[in-house]
Amino acid sequence: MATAHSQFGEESQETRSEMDNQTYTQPHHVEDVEIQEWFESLDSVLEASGPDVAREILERLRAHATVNGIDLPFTANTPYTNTIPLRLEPLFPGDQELERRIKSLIRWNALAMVVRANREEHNIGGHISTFASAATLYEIGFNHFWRGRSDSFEGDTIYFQGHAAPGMYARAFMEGRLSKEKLENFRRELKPGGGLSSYPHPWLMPDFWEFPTVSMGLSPLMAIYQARFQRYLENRGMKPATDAKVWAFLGDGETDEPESLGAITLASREKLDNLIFVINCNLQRLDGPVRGNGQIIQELESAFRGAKWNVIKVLWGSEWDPILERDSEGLLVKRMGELVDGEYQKLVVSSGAYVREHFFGHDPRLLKLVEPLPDEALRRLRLGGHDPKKVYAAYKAAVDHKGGPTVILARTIKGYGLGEAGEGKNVTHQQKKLNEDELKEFRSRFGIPLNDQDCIEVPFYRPAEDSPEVQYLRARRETLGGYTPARAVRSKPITTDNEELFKEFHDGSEGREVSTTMAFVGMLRKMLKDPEIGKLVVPIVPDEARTFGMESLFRTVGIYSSVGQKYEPVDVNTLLYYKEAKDGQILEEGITEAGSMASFIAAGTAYSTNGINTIPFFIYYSMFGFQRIGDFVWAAADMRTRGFMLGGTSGRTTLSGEGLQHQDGNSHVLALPVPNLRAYDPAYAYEIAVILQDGIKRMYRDGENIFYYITVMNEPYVMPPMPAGAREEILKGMYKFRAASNKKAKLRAQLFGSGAILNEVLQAQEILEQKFGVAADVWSVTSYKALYTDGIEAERWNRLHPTEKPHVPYVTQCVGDAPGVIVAATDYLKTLPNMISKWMPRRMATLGTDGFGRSEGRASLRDFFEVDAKFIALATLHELALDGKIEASAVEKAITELGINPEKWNPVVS
Ligand SMILES: Cc1ncc(C[n+]2csc(CCOP(=O)(O)OP(=O)(O)O)c2C)c(N)n1
Ligand SMILES: [Mg+2]
Repeated sequence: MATAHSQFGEESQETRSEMDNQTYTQPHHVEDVEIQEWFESLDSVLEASGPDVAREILERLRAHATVNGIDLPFTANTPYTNTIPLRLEPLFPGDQELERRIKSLIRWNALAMVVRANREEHNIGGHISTFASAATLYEIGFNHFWRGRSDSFEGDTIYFQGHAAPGMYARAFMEGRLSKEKLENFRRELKPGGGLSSYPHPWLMPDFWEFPTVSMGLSPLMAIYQARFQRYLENRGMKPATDAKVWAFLGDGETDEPESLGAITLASREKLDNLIFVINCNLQRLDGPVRGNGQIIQELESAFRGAKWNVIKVLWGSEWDPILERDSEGLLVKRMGELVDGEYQKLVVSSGAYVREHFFGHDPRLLKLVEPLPDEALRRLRLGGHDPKKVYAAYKAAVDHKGGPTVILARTIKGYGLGEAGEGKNVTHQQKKLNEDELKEFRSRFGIPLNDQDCIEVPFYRPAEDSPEVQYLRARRETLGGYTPARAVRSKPITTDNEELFKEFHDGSEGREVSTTMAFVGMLRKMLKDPEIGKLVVPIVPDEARTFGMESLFRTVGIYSSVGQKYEPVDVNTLLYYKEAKDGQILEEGITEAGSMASFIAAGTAYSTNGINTIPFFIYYSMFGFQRIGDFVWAAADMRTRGFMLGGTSGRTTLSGEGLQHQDGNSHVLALPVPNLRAYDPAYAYEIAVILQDGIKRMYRDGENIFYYITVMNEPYVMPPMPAGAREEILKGMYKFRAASNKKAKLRAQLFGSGAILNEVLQAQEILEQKFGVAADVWSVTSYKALYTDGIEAERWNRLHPTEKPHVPYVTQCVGDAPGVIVAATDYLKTLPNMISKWMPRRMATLGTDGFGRSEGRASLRDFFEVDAKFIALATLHELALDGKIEASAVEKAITELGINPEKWNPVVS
């Protein structure tokens, strides 16, 4: 039958069903003997010619099936069994019994930490079950794989699962790195002598934790970009290529977060064989099963395999091997693949008899396989993630794998070892207390040398320094190059003060109209050429380089690509062609603000991770910054990231045309909560130059743990030269830009402006003077955040030192004695200027851009949001009327004169 698509080799539905009907009229079940024949021939190929030949035969068989009309659906899944079969398992190199004892003690101390903390302070929280399920996954890493950082080797980079923190503390205690007192003060950081933070926080424990991981989904994405950044440093010749790895530990529930899987194709595209994910598949999250009605492991396998990762499933422990071996028909593996996770969870909490009946009892042939085993043995059939040999084999295969990233899907039991206290139960995530019987049971199960009486006190237990356990674990870490986690600043400070570099930008643009973005790009270009810092600069941009006029950098410093440029770019004949290069300096990330931020974090913490002072400049559409990836910014702050975030095309009324989604009047408010972030809204090129120069000095010379947010705009105007003596004041947050010319005028005002709105304020200054006889001083407020922080600091000091000479907030120092009314205009929410109003000598009127943006030109937008020169003039006159300096009727007259419609829309609510 002819079909419309037949010339393209496709069949229509009709053709297919017709063919199906003709050929396969009777339903036909595979006979056991038939399948047995197939298995046998594959086994003999495997034996005779090895796995590569067997793989090729299967692939060709699949192609043959397709050609013959067998519609095999695409599946990236393998059967529900271990990826590494017993015969390919390497020998376990450690002392298994000693390692088991060490692990048991760590289990005990981790549990003790949480139980004790909650006895001491009710509801202080903590997690037992997460580490309980992951202990083997960590211990194999600590004893056999993770290399510490030293002067001679950079070491492995490990993202520990946040809720497993008690386990890492317990190990550090065993290693002699944390005292009993510290453990005692888990979650009590303010106790004398200090305590331990609930989760990994480099801000709080800067010698210990490197990466904050507890906000789920951030660490997998950060780990991918971290691994890529290692390659970037190598390819740019900034560090030697090594076999150091980046490991990230995730919960299976955590993979629900879109960030967790959001960048996995980057990892395979970049062939990051320095990256290993370990997903602890205990099949549970906080409330209950991750996929009660499905199989999270198979779902993850297909996602990762589909993204071309090397996937290693570690599902079944060694006890299953002999049973699997007896299963010549493949019935057991088939049965394993049939159960949904909710059923598996039920099996975990059930008796051996239940397992026999409900799992094996499905088929008499399966029952026969386990006939020799008593019920107790069935209950104790271990899962892969709890079997050191299986975990070791997976890790070994992962570190040896070449050409791409590896994910290990390890099946475990949540709350392993807690028994009645919560093993495998839905409530287990929040279990923090164990009764006496449960404690004794745990103690006995793991052989902790404590009698009944001592046990119920839940003491921390560390064997003597010369015990085999402590000796062994110390020796292992020594062989592996030192302890982990451990954080240190590994880079040397830069030496230059960059005075010469930035000087030219103090002079203004000499009549030329430029935007602050252009001015910034000019500075970036110059920094890139600098002999000391040029190499360290890492420009990061999420597909907006042209928007910001940065395309000239494509050619000069190149776009980083791990494979260079395999094609002739379409614009090769132009001056600014799209040049990709292996040693390219720009990280052109594509459309991912989250990924770009992860690169920013990797580059901004390389001073610690890699001992290299890279200086990231992440420039992006400001509205897609804090608002979209705020939690990454928080993590960056926690990690003591250094660098510059540049919110481009910012300002609610400065970005014309784009409208509601793009016009940013929010980001400076969203920058407020981040304690170590310095936020600036500069108006002129010299302000940016001063801020950048000072920032580089503070972060990279003086080693301060701060980072910067600077908004830059695309409105072109003439950049004036820097007024004498303004430098320090720019950094502090405000300075007088232009004083009133008529200082003797009766009507006076102080006007504040920031960013592009400063120009409106300057126009208002003229209108007020020329039309209304008001003499106004104009201030450029470069940072409301800085003024606010300074103000609350002064206030606090005064409260605590009531008899001493009070500190005066910097804003009060600026305008405390200044005459006249005070008006502030900003392109951001009114709350920004309002934050400092209490330190003003008088009331302050505030104009800002609260509300949704509009697609319009700048003039209309500023009229709509009431932040243009005429509204600034009106606000000033109104303040003068409130002060009794002029009549209200004069204000009304001015409204008409200024052409303002008093009944216009209210931008805040329209
Ligand atoms: C972004 C974010 N949302 C919610 C939480 C709260 N939370 C903490 S642990 C947890 C469940 C974790 O489940 P899973 O990832 O499977 O880890 P497991 O403890 O089972 O290893 C949740 C929801 C969080 N830490 N971060
Ligand atoms: Mg889980």
